[in-house]
Amino acid sequence: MTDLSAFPITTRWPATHPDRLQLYFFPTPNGVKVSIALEEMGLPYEAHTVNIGKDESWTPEFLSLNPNGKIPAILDPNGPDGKPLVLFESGAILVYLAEKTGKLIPADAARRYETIQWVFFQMANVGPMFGQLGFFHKFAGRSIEDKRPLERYRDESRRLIGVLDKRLAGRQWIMDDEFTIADVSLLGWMRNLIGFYEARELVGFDSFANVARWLEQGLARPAVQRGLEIPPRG
Ligand SMILES: N[C@@H](CCC(=O)N[C@@H](CS)C(=O)NCC(=O)O)C(=O)O
Repeated sequence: MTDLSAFPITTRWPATHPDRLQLYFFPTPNGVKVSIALEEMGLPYEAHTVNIGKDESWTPEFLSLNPNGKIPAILDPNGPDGKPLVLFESGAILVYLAEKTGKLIPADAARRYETIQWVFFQMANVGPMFGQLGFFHKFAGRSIEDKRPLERYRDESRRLIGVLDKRLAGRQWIMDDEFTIADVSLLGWMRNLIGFYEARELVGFDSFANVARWLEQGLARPAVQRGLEIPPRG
């Protein structure tokens, strides 16, 4: 039986199945990347809800896993060389899981780097810009009179959707007919932008036909649906 007691996180979020990959997350666009990937890969895992609305990611137990205090994070009891591996940053987790399973990543070396490039595109651009747009459009920043921050993030978000739209012209997925971690990294963010953030009109989403078609097809995948419903909600 695998013993994870050396990891303080397991005192607050105990592992029922310590032999399985432990996922600590909340169903945000960054969190669902990992649950979607795990569902697509068919890797056994145990999901623990870290309620960021209650600041649980800032508890000493969670900080022992991710000093940056952000979900998602994983503890894989079967990491490299059979040793446990702790990892945070959703992009790093996606690359790790893809390499571990050989799934959601092309076998060809050049195409692997191209896939990782698009994951970085999401991590360095789409996530931070959409997140700020959400803040200034829907949350606390909404009441700020000076609209320049909102306009700045709106324009940049729109530009980024345009970049993705061009990439998807004539392609089913970002890497042609292969559904990869690049798609996984972006689906939840695009869904969130027009859903929870209510920014569909603000960014002119309907003028990006390739992205709209890609999003619809991505969300229709059964494993994506399952990943979005973790943890099960009544
Ligand atoms: N670059 C990080 C971003 C993670 C992140 O921003 N997580 C947010 C939720 S989407 C969070 O944990 N926020 C909690 C807080 O800041 O209190 C990643 O992709 O893993």
